[in-house]
Amino acid sequence: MTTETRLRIAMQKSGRLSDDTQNLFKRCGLNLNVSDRRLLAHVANMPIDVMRVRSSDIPGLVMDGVCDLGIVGDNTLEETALERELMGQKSQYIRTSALNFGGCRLSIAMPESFNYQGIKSLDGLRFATTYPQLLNRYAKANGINVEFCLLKGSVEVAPRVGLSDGICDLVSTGATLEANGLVEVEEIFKSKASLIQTSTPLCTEKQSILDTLLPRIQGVMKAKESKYIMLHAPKDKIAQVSALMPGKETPTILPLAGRDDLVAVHVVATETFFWETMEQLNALGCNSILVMPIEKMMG
Ligand code: PRT
Repeated sequence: MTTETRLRIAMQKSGRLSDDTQNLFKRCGLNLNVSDRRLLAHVANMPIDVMRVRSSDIPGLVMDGVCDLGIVGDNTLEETALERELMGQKSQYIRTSALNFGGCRLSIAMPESFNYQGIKSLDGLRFATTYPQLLNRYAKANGINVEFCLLKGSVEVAPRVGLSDGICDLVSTGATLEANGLVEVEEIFKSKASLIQTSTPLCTEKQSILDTLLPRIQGVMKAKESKYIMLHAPKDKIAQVSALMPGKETPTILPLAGRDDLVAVHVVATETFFWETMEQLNALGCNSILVMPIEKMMG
């Protein structure tokens, strides 16, 4: 296959999304060697090339059709789309699949000493941020005006050094804000990683590679969120046991050799299986309760 017919995917070269993205590719069966310094890494067992770049370059590469697909945080994606719209550049893309990693929120945070009295108390203030477009959109939607100073890193130190009144930055655990004496006052955008696709239709060859890859990606996502549950249950308690199982799957009931009073119950749970549920099952007389991760799923 020529370069023109190999599917090209952009991923973050190094940073918070790169390990999860590499892991996703691996679990989808892509044999990718990214240990070298090359910009373009070839997948050995499928006609796919992976372009390893900065996260902030990914939306533009996909919107301009340089890459067919990209894996990027919704925060970067939305900020780039707004910026490009403003500059009259191409900003269209297709969100092909939401991914279940890279979760965070973009929030406004103020020094602990600030007397926060609702969104209006932020009117006319100055914020350090990497996301001026998202901040501006939120401010406008809430009827306030804000100023910003653009920082690409160490945003959280800006109020302390007198650069800004507050910040607008990504938060996941909140530890960075706390360490810098800042308090989250407004969540303005929720983000996760997404698989995005160029809005230009793909050629037949590339579309067929994507048609193979996409169910695998979705299978990996589904498997990550699901658990396989196995247990032994008293035969006369099957209805109560089934009612306690998380998710909508019907359990498989199997006989147990030499036991007329017990059956084996197997189910794929697509929702969280809590310790409390295990304790309730135990109280019903169930034993050998196993909760196991699922490697792959299809159909
Ligand atoms: O590749 P490039 O350098 O262009 O991008 P980048 O600087 O955004 O890279 P990186 O690796 O920092 O982040 C990549 C993507 O990871 C982001 O665009 C988000 O989609 C996602 N992500 C998820 C995060 C966080 N969680 C996160 N917590 N990105 C950054 N942070 C930072 C935040 O800016 C702050 O400094 O972590 C700190 C806060 O973390 P907590 O846990 O203390 O709240």
